[in-house]
This record gives sequence, structure tokens and C-alpha cells, in this order.
Amino acid sequence: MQKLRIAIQKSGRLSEKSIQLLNDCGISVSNGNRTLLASGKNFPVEILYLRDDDIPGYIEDGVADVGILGENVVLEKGNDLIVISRLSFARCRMSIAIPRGEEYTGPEYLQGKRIATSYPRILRRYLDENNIKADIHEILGSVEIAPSIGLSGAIFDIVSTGSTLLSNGLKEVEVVLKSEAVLVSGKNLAPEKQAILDKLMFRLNSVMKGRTNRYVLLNAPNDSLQKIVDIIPGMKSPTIVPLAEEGWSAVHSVISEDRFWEVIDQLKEAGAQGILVIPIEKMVN
Ligand code: PRT
Ligand code: ZN
Repeated sequence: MQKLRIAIQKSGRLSEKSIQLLNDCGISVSNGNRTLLASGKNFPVEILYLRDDDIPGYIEDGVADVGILGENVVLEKGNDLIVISRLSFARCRMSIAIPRGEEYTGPEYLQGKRIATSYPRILRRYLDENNIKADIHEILGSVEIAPSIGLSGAIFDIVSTGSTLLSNGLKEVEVVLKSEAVLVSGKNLAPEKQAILDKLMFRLNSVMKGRTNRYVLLNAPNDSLQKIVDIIPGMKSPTIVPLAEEGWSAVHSVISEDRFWEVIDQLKEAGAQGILVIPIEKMVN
């Protein structure tokens, strides 16, 4: 039987979360000793553990079928990849930074400068779009030290908290793109593999939805129920159950995590009490 080959990062910022995501999809993947190729225990997949930079090439050559990697790597190294799903982890931005003491006047500042980066393709595109002629100096690691050793006047690199820039005397002046982990596939998957991928996507969507929503339970006087139902319509409509105390009901619903605090405030204002918020493991539609 055919198996879907999933490439994930062998060790690094994406590894644990990639394994966790597959596990949450019911695919047990060992994170013990990562041999190059391992079989999923209860789903027709094989896991290939690779350096993230190698994943696009392996997929494009047909050695792997799908992979989990940062969008930044997809944009820099991928030619023929399809982004199937955004995965909401390993979020970061790709930014231009310059020495803190310099005055930044806008993208024009970069005209004629030398910029050090490990992402020449993404940087080239940004510079071209802004009609900036600058010299891109490609280096593979420790990009952040380039200005202090006189190698370049600016850098283009991944930024998360910004503390690496800070401790190297740099300041972030342009956010060129935002990135997160994504699931990518090659073009033209064999039908049998596509069918496995469809199954995996059904599970993945349920897990992703569960992660981005919360189950809410609250009590409210009956005369505020309509207001509350309008605030939290839920998947279909909220469940309303009468409480033992006359004139009161319990309301159960689902709310999206990104609206969470705003919704909680509105619920309290509408008269909700005893609000409980519970994580959702999976949401199957
Ligand atoms: O060995 P392999 O080649 O597989 O791994 P790698 O060293 O190339 O990649 P890895 O594991 O460091 O990162 C994998 C992916 O995680 C990246 O391609 C990004 O998509 C994503 N990611 C998210 C990050 C960061 N956050 C991040 N902060 N990748 C790198 N960093 C670096 C950043 O460049 C800085 O130097 O971490 C440092 C700390 O960042 P600050 O801003 O928090 O100080
Ligand atoms: Zn890498």
C-alpha cells in the first residue's frame, strides 16, 4: 500500500510542534531517536526527518509528498510548492535592521548599502519592488553580527522577540513579511496519496479549529438570554439549559480565541455570571 511521505524538521524550532500536530491528528510519531525515515504507527504515512532548508527540494524531487516548514523557507527555496494550510506556530517576521544610532529615513536609506542576509531571494524581491539598488551579501549564520564587524550597513533576518537585534545594537526598521509554519505539498500527487492527504486534512482542520476556539459555559438571568445569544452564536446556536434556580439558565457555546477577551467583556456586561472557558481538543464539522 502507498504511504504519504511527510517531511518535518529533524531538530529545531519546528520539530516538537510538528510532531505534536501529527500526534493530535491521531498519527503517532515517535520523537525518540529520529532516524531519517520512520513509519506512522496507525495511519499510512512515513515521516522523513530533514533540515528545514532541504524540505522544498525533497518535495519538488518527489522524494517527499508534503512537508511542514516556515513560510520564509517556502518563499526563499520553494519553486513548485503549494501551501495547503497555515499552522499557527513558529510565528515570526522577516525584517530589515540597521545600527541603532543611525537615523532611518525610509526604504531610500538602503540605497547603495550592503545588506547581509541568509534570504537573498526574498530580499531581492523586496528591493526590486521598492526600486532600491543595494548590494546583497549572503551569509549563512550569525547575520546579526555583520554590521558590528563592518561587513554590512544593514541586515535582513528573522525576528521574533527582537532581543537578538537589541543585544547586537540594531533596530528593526522594515517588516518585509510575516511568517508561520505551513503545510506544503508538491504538485501532481498520485491519486492514492491525494486520498491519504485528504484524510489527513480533515483531521488537521478539526485540530486547528479546536486550537483556535474555546468552549464557554455561563449562567445568566433569563431576561438577558437573547442579548447573550446574539453575542455568542456558537457553531449552530448555543445550548440553553434551565438552572435549578428559577429564572436562570446556563448557556454553552463556542467562541473564537482571537475574539475571546472582547467577547468575555460583552458577556459580563450583558449579565453573564460564572463564566467557564474550556479548551477544545477537536472540532469536527
Ligand atoms: O537545522 P535546520 O536548518 O533544520 O534549522 P534552522 O536553524 O535553519 O531553523 P530554526 O530551527 O532556527 O528555525 C526554523 C523556523 O522557525 C524558521 O525558518 C522560521 O520559520 C521559524 N522561526 C520562528 C524562527 C524564529 N521564530 C526565530 N526567532 N527562526 C529563527 N529565529 C531566530 C532569529 O533569527 C534570531 O536570530 O532566533 C533568534 C532569536 O530571535 P529573537 O528575535 O527572539 O531574538
Ligand atoms: Zn535551516
